[in-house]
Amino acid sequence: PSFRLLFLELDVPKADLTIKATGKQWYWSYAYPDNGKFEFDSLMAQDKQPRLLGVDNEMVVPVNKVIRVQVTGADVIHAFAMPAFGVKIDAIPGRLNETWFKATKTGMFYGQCSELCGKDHAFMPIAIRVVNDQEFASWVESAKKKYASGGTSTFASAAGPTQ
Ligand SMILES: [Cu+2]
Repeated sequence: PSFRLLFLELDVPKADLTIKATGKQWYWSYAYPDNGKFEFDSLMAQDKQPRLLGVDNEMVVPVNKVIRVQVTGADVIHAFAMPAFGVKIDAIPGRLNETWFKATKTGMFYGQCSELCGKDHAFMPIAIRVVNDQEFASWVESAKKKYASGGTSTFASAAGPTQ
């Protein structure tokens, strides 16, 4: 019986929104191709709770929408895992994998890299903030400006949590 569910899980429904998540040593970058193509880096924040899960820039998505996540890696293999949504998929350099989720309530949801990827494997969390439609629209407007120059500096992560 599980085959039916496994099949349905891999069958991506018509998406309301696509976000591309790229795993890097040791942080994630999120691109919003449907919302002006801005992209930003999401680095673990040491001054935020929950410990090891908070980031500087969260992936923000609207509630009750089908979010298609394209997942890839930029250097070595990582994996994008978000337990609350039942999502776990490899992030492989040179390959664009696809998964999806639909959050049915607002709030913060956390996941972690799930493929051993080097020194700071444990320190590249995934933080998703689910908001209502208006909040999402206003976040997009500010994000377009804030991230207009593309990804933010990546060097902050090089020193990592051992800094
Ligand atoms: Cu990783």
